[in-house]
Amino acid sequence: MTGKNNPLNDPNSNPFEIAREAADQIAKLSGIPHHDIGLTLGSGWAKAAELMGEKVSEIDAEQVIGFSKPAVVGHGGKLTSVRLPNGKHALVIGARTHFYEDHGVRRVVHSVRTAAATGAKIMVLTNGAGGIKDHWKPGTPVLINDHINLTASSPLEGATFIDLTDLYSKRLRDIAHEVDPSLDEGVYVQFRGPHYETPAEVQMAKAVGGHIVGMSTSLEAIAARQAGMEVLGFSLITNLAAGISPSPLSHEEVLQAGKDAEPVISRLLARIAAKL
Ligand code: 8IG
Repeated sequence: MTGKNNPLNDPNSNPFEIAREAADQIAKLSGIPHHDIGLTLGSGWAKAAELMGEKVSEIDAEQVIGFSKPAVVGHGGKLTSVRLPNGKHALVIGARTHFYEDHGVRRVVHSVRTAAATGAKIMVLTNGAGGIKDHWKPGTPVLINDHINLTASSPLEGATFIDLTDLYSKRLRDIAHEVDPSLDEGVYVQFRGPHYETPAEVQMAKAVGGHIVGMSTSLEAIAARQAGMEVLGFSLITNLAAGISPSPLSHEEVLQAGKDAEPVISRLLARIAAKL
């Protein structure tokens, strides 16, 4: 599906009905009528799906209503159904629409709403991000324990008031810590992007209580909570945030750090998924 005629762009459409329709299409195309877990794979996390269990279906996201073609090389475009060792099914989303693409928030959170409509009660959100704590070396996975949304936007429409206390579920973070007690946690700050921050903006994020800077996840987490899901959030620190390290950021280095860390964090995520 191309951007222009995406039904989510029609302000008179109902994004929840479109998510319902997308879930029905996924059930038909994948042969899996129900999924238990939604999992969005960000930069660096792509290999996790293969380690989590048995791939039972893979479909091109663009075949499904509301989804679009990936905008960034390295961001796949597949919806994969994986059967976990415990018999549960995960819908692995390799097609993220970013807020900076300017297609509107409905398009950003469509995959989360679709996962919820397939039956998923847990949403695992992963991303590649910049680290503010200078002891986080590139390649370090960090659990998200809260966020600061600096996009000035929300997936909620109208007077919809949703509590975001414990948005990044303590229960799920405890499960992750059982698997790896050395996992650190931090507050994720979502900027609009697509430019990286200036060093001054990174200092601002730090001053307001942030530890991780990124361009996704917060809006998705809000939509997941609205849909009644529990959220587990993970950042792979692929670079130190601007000004934290003396060297400038490069997209190539970010991709390389993600590639290098991939086997380690994929194994970690697979072990956690088995306990969800
Ligand atoms: I990968 O340093 C990755 N994504 N905002 N800042 C922001 N997003 C990112 C960064 C970063 N690294």
